[in-house]
Amino acid sequence: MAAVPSGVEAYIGLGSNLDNPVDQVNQARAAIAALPGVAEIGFSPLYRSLPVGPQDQPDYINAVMRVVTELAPLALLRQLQQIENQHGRLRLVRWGARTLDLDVLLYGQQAINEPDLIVPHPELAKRAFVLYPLADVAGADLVVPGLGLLSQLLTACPADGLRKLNS
Ligand code: A4P
Ligand code: MG
Repeated sequence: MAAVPSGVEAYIGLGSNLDNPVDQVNQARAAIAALPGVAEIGFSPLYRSLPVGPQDQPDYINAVMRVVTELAPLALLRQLQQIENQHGRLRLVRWGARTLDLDVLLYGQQAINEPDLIVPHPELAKRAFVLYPLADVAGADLVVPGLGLLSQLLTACPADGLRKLNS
């Protein structure tokens, strides 16, 4: 078995609601795991979730991936955006339907506030489709920088509209 590289633990949110979303998410997982300087150390179950934002779009498939990475935060984001583009992602409507959306949810315990990258992801605490799979891979005792214990965020965010897929 390959050794896990040294680096920072990061969490990536995966979402898709077009063109066979389960395949999109599984293929994205493989593409992320294959990035130089990135190693997968956990992957949540897949969830089906009702769309947040415009409602005239299909349900989403969401998951969270836990990685160890040697990439700096912005370099990781750029790699994820390349994978989004390879999946035919078009940016048409904010929060609108997409073949693939990859978000940097957490990067170690860092709080990042740059024009192109805000970590923790600004919507994280409001989104059941992020918090529940995050708890699956990180455990509810994870501390989210600036926001506190994941268990408390879960209590404040009901899992309405979220369903674990049968694996
Ligand atoms: N950006 C800043 N911080 C980050 C970060 N932590 N991770 C910037 C990723 N990107 C970050 O993103 C717009 C810009 O955000 C990027 O240029 C990047 O520099 P985008 O992916 O081009 O556009 P977007 O995804 O349409 O906008 P946004 O605000 O990122 O949307 P979200 O928050 O990703 O939400 N409903 C369900 N059920 N499941 C979903 O997965 N996803 C969305 C998209 C809406 N509704 C959903 C779901
Ligand atoms: Mg996004």
